[in-house]
Amino acid sequence: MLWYKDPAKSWMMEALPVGNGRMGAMVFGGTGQEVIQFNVDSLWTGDEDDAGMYQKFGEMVIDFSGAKASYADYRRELSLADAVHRVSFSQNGTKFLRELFASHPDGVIALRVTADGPGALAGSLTLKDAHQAVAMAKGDEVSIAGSLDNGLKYEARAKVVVKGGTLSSIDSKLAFQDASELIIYLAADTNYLPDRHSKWRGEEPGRKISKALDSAASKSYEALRAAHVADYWNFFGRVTIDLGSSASDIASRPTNERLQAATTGGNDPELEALLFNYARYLMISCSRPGTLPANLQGIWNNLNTPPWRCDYHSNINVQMNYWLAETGNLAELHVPFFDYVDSQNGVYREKTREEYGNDVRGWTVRTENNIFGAGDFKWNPPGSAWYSRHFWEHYEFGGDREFLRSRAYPLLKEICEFWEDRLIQRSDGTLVTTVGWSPEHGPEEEAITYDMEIVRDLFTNYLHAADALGADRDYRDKIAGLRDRLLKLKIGRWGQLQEWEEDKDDPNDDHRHVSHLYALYPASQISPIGTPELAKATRTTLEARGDESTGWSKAWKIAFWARLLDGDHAYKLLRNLMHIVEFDSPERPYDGGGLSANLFCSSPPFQIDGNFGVAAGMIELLLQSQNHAGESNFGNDITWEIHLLPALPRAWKTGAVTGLRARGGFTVDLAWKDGKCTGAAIRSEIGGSARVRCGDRTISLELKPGQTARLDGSLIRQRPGPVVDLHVFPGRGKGET
Ligand code: FUC
Repeated sequence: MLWYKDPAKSWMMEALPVGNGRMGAMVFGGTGQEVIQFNVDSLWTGDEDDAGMYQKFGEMVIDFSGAKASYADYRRELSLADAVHRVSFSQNGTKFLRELFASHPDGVIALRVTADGPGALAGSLTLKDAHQAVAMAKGDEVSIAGSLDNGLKYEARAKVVVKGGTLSSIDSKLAFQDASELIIYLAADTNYLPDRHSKWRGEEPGRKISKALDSAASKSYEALRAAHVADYWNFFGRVTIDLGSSASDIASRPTNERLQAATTGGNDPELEALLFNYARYLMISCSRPGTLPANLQGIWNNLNTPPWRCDYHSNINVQMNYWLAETGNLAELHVPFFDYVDSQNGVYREKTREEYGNDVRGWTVRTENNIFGAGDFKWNPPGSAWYSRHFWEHYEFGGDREFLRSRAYPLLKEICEFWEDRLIQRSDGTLVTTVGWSPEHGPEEEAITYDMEIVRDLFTNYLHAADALGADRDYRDKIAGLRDRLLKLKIGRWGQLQEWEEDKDDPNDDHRHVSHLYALYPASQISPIGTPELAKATRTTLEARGDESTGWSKAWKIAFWARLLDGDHAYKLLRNLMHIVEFDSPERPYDGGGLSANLFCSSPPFQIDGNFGVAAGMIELLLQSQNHAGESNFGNDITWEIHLLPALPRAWKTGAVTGLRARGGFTVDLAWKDGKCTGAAIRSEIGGSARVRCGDRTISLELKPGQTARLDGSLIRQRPGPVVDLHVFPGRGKGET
């Protein structure tokens, strides 16, 4: 739970987010006036040629009489257990309670306001539009409606149900009097459709809103909330984490005070666990099947000219948003990203041909991207290949062969074709990438390491996909041949991994992007186990770059250090990030990344990639699954190595985690004590084999679908020899061994 003793004043630093995937809101919790600033994921200016911007939608403002009266016992909280925001306080002896949640099943934001004195609620409610439409109140509803310059229509409506009092509509407001309870439903939408053939327009927003309001109002408030909690818990309940207990005098403080204490060096493992769980909460709140994917701020934005358009940045940010999805057991929430990519690529193909020539197959993206296929800023040639890694990972973790066959494989193949047409052959036969840019850093030239690594990764993922499906043998062999000729990674004069083909890295460079370590994470071309010399070079690079940077950069570095199996350095970065950021303007956008009181990760300013990236990095400390064994064979899947507690920080002495996912379709529970694994349960969702590593011991595992293997940590650690038997206990459920 996040909780505070005062209402929020700052949107970015203090207000608390709720969301149902499509709609998001930031809640302030003022006593005399409640402001609920809301968004809809598709409210974008721009079109196929103009990158436009993600827009603020509006605000629902409720004025309560007695606004200026003093209050006591104030508490504002966001419970991650049920995704409900609550505000409570007392005024003149009357207790007030507000409960707010964003329901995915019913498509509304619902707010219940209660007072324990009869007739204590009086005031008015209105909607404020961020694009100058005037609110109109009629009956029990108030609405705003309009269209943006690009013709996109939008509408929002709030419906109010009053108990024990009266409601009347006056111009732009609904006035309530003598009430003991208010229930307010807010619905908002646009007529955006993620389909180019329909010119990006679909059903009128008003019709969608009516459906949502009718559905919500036809249920009791309790039933509406119960449906919301059940839906939310289906995702949130899959994972639990225990990183140790905090001292009770710390754990009992409000969240901002805890963060303040952590900033000055206090230990608070429960706050670390809260930050982890908050990322899962945010993902569930801003990315649901059928919605647009999480943008730079998820879904939450209170400006019409937000930083970096609040867009889909293809050179790290949108990808980082989804690093948590597979390992954190939220795979369905990855789907909006796949749907987005598939909906945009018709435009991308045309723009790519305009940029790179008519004979180039496939497509790629620019750095800044909107929801109509348009981009801005520089082209990011390997952007599409990086996107395709996400499709492949969805298969790696979940084993959905139909997804692989119909969606991941065709994409991987098409992007391979793009690079087949774009690679340059040197006189000795070596293949290099055409002019590119190591984001956002250094010269533009051939054979940039970032480009080379991503193309290698693409070819490898394609090969594994073709092997898993037993498809396209000739093309598979062709890509294998191209991959063999790609320029190899280079270690430079001061032992660093070279960012460019020429050995010109500056050991004093502390740039936030460390894109040439893509091979270490999210890819697995470099690892201390598989490629120790390259791993050493990445360590040298990371040490030179230092820890200080933006929020998202620190998050990435946590994952890098986890992959280097150095949990203590990763933890140092986590603690570095867990400091309170004191200002809310983008004055120093490239330094000092931290958290605001509402635990939003701030570069500064707020960027949600850091929240998701931190959680993904924390998982890499506890569980990794990679392929160190080499290649797959045609007709076969890869055998993954599941690494238990690969980089446990010493600070997380004793703890447990349940429900994490490993490649190959496994779900893993783990416990440890005094830094040592005390046991693990590995469940195969789809049946298959894996190697399991704990320390320097490995064992092989072969499970049927639904079977769980329980490993006793002491057995893994005490038996001699590189391979030990799996100790199998009877399972808990049917079919479990
Ligand atoms: C890239 C980064 C910036 C920022 C922006 C959204 O341009 O270099 O730090 O995160 O994306």
